[in-house]
Amino acid sequence: MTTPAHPSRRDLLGGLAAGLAATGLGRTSRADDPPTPTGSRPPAALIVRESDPTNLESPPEALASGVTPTEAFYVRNHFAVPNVADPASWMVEVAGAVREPLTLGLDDLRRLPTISRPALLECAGNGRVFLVPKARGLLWGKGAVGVAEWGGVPLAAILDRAGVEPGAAEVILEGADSGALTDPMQTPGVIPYARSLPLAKARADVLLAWEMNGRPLTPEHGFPVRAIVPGWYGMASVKWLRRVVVAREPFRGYFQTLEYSTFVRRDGLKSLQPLTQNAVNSQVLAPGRGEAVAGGAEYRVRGRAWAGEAEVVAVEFSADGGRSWANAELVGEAVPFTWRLWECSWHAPRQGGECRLLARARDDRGRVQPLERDPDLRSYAIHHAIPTVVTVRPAGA
Ligand SMILES: Nc1nc2c(c(=O)[nH]1)N[C@H]1C(S)=C(S)[C@@H](COP(=O)(O)O)O[C@H]1N2
Ligand SMILES: [Mo]
Repeated sequence: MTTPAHPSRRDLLGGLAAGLAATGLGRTSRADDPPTPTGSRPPAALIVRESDPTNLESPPEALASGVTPTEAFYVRNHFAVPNVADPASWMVEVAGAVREPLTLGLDDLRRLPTISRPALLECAGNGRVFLVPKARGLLWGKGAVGVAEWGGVPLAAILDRAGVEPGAAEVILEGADSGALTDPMQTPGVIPYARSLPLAKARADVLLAWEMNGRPLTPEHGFPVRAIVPGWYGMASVKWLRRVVVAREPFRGYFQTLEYSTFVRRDGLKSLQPLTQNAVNSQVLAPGRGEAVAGGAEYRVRGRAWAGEAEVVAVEFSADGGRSWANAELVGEAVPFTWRLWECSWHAPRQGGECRLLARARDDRGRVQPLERDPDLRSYAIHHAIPTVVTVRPAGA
């Protein structure tokens, strides 16, 4: 049923098909399972950041490959996972400023022209544990990010069928999950998870997906159908999608005002704006935090970088906390809306000691990762270069 969205998708997925066959969360591998990707061990269980609602982080070893296996993909929930006992009766309602309101079952969606494309999801709070002073909210490490292959139908096809009325500005996506929150502020009673997109973005890249890595979505990742908004922070990719509301006015829901918003300067004043696209970002993956490496040896430093709707064009690496920089090599080809792996040779100093490893990426829009944290970003979009401190053992010791 699937058509490649981009030719170099194959490079990204090369050798990883077996990993994609992996199924649901927390499953242990059996003897008859296909081998796991390119020589890597099966990823360890996800790291529990919160158990009610379920919030799970990918372990570091799950993140070095092009595509993240489903069972190792981070999970970010604000409310309990809806129990979908009867997917055959699941309906997605298309309402608001449309000529013909629609109610689409899963079979109706499957009859539309389907596509499959890889896309990265990164939680806006990814890396929050590194913020100083300590931030409120879930303290994610580096693993609230992943790349999966998503299969479904372009939202544009559904909007075309419903016929968007002139004057429409946004598309609001609503999930079937709901609840009341008191943190960071009281919600107006029980509310569903909902988020909006400008009409142009909704038409351009967004998928309503029912497949993740070649299998039906798992309950945690939005079964039976979710939105995927490539290039935007994860909060836009609404799971358990129930309603698509075309609106003439900007939506000011909880999850784009009180949460998932940042300060931007407008007319010389700071104004709160919903968080949208991913910032340019990179991480050092190997050596890992706290790892000991041999002094005098040449080390192949590895990492990954991404830039949302833009393309990473360069990554620089520093082993001295940012005093000097070397150009890293980008691995493979760029695939839109995914991360790019990179590598850099590093001669670990013979005398040993602590080294602060940093990476900073640049994208084709000229954005460069900053070295300092911008407080206007509140506790979101943590994309400044964060040092990985490693211990170098003196040569010959
Ligand atoms: N319905 C619904 N959709 C949601 C959320 C949610 O709590 N409810 N969380 C969002 C956030 S903040 C993120 S980062 C992504 C995470 O997707 P994943 O759990 O599949 O990794 O889902 C988004 N979609
Ligand atoms: Mo998120």
